[in-house]
Amino acid sequence: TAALFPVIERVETMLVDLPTIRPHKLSVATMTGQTLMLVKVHCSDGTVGIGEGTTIGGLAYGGESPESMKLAIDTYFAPVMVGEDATHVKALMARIGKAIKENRFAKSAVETALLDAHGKRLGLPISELLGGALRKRLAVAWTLASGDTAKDIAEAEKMLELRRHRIFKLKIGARPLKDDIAHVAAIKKALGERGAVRVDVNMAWSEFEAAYGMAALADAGCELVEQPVASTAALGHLVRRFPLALMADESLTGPESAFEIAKTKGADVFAVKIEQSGGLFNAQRVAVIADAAGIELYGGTMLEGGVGTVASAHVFSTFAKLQWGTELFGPLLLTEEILATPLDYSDFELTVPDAPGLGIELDEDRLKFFARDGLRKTIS
Ligand code: MUC
Ligand code: MG
Repeated sequence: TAALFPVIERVETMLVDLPTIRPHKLSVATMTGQTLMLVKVHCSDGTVGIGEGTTIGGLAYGGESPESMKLAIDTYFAPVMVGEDATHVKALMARIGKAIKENRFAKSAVETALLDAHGKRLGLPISELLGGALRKRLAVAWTLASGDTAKDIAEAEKMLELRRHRIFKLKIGARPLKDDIAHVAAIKKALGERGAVRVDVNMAWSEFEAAYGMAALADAGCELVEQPVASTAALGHLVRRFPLALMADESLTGPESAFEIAKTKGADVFAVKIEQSGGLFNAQRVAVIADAAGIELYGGTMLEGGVGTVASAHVFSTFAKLQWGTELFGPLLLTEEILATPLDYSDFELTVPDAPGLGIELDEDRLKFFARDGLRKTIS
């Protein structure tokens, strides 16, 4: 007998390797490419939802790699999903959560695909499924991470001229502290009031280095420092001692960690990421905890391609507050467009799509070409 509701018939995954427009240098890795782990959820009513998982530098950033996400979904998620009701996304995610501990990035990819399919089914954008958008456009920061001060200044000038970005996040922490401070000061001096300067240390500093560094960064005109140290306790010691905002990123691994930091207001700002939070609903829960604690909000990225970026945009559009804007520039760091219609980045902002589901369509030919072991390999 036919089920009363559409069910999940098949879960498909693929890895897509895309080059970056230039080497992207972080304290944890230098990226020359990005791997997108794409998941498609095929449902019995003909709807297909897409999701995406990414990380930074293989296993350099965290416990999941694109390959591990694919393996986890193929081997462990898919059997839990196939045959289940595709229309009750939270219920299915709870079922998945019972069978699968951790794997937050893979869960985010799968939840994105389920919401994309359900939105298409209902004719509603994902932001509507999440309670509705409070804003249709999101400010987007650009990351300067070429590793060279002059190149970074030229890149920032180009972004200002294009009216694409006027908030700049500098990746520091790989070089001696004094060199990093000089780098930040030179860029802020060149940009003046035309561009905001923030830094991300990706946990590279000790608490002592961070105390020295934050004072110097504030003097240089830097307005925010992201995760200077690994320890959440150390973040709590550093917060509000210097005249610049302190933002938590790696310390945030979902609602429970958010609550621990919020208890002592151990950060000024949260960088909310759908993958780190363990999905779109959990990202909303992290934001609600921040808001209730008087912690400000920023929409973060795991350098996702078009799919993960749009999923994040839908979520961030529903936050009650978004004081620090977003960094949803991932697709712009890649040489290849994988969407049939590129996203609208204009006037320093990204437009949140309003078509059903994610509101995007993949360029399937290009995906086939760049898929791991795909056409490009055959030709070269
Ligand atoms: C991170 O740590 O925030 C965000 C922008 C970027 O360049 O890297 C990411 C990851
Ligand atoms: Mg960060």
